[in-house]
Amino acid sequence: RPRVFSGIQPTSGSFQLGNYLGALRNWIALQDTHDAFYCVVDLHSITIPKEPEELRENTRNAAAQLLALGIDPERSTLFVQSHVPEHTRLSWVLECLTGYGEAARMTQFKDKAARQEDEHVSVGLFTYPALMAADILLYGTDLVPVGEDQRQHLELSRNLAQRFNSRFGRTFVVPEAHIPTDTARIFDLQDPTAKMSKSLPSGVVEFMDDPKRAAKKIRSAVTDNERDIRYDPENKPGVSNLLVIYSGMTGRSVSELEAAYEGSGYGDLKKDLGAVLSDFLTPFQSRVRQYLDDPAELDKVLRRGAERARAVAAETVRTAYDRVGFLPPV
Ligand code: AQP
Repeated sequence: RPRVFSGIQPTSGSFQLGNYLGALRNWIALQDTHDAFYCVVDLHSITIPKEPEELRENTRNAAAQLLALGIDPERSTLFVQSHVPEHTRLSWVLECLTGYGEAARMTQFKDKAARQEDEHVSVGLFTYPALMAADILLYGTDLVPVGEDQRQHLELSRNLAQRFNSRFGRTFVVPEAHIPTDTARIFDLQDPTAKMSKSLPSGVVEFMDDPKRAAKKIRSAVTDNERDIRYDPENKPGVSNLLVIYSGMTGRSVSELEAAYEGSGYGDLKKDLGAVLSDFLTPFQSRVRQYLDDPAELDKVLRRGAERARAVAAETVRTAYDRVGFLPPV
């Protein structure tokens, strides 16, 4: 079976709708056809300062949410990045193969650095993409399900794999990005030209939001002064974003939704989409609570995941370190 790897940061206590429609939905689907490794990337998360207690809690929350969404630990390897030390061991080698200028061109670094106070722009934020490449290359990954915002990082991972292979001999599989065609980029509800992100708290639907509050956020989404419900991202970004979200959550195509809402107002569309979300979130949240209420079981899942991940990752690091010319440990 081809191999899949992807990761998600335990940035806050909750995933957001963009994470789900851009990436997590595919994580779940790919379990049927692929050997999947899914990782809560806590090392990535401290590139922006975090409170230790919050980080611990958010890491558990992230794992519980993945299980509640349908990641099946019997079929897939679910683990926490810091439990597998090979990630940082390989990332150092890849950092030494990454050009300074190449890293400086990463748009996510530029965006995130621009949002931070200067003293909080860490070297870790800068080298983040090399760690991400290590995450992926450790597992001989064929496919990486991510949202559009990760395309550039994925391209760097491919380049690093090829660079290592041509310099030291074929070692790494060159991974492909798996980006949805329809829901690759979900926009902020209050500013539909910006990516929906946890850093913009007003226009983001968080999965652990009270379902009523989530529906309310949809009702107050920014639209436009026209009346017609039509997919036109250039002229009607707000309405188009709502149609894409609606389609992603229900499997109904955008054109089917346009036809169904012909003659209706924005209020109807928003009310119905709010109901769709709240019907999704209510049972999801009760499953999350069940996982969180049984920390011993959650630990067991994560321990088993880390063991399985480590068995693969240790072998890759052994080979890579040998090819680079490090002496075997004596
Ligand atoms: N708006 C989005 N549309 C589509 N996909 C998205 N992803 C994130 N936002 C959108 C995808 O979600 C996966 C996990 O992303 P991450 O771990 O990088 O999460 P994050 O960056 O913490 O999420 P945020 O909310 O986007 O945080 P910030 O504020 O840091 O920017 C990835 O596959 C990503 O593509």
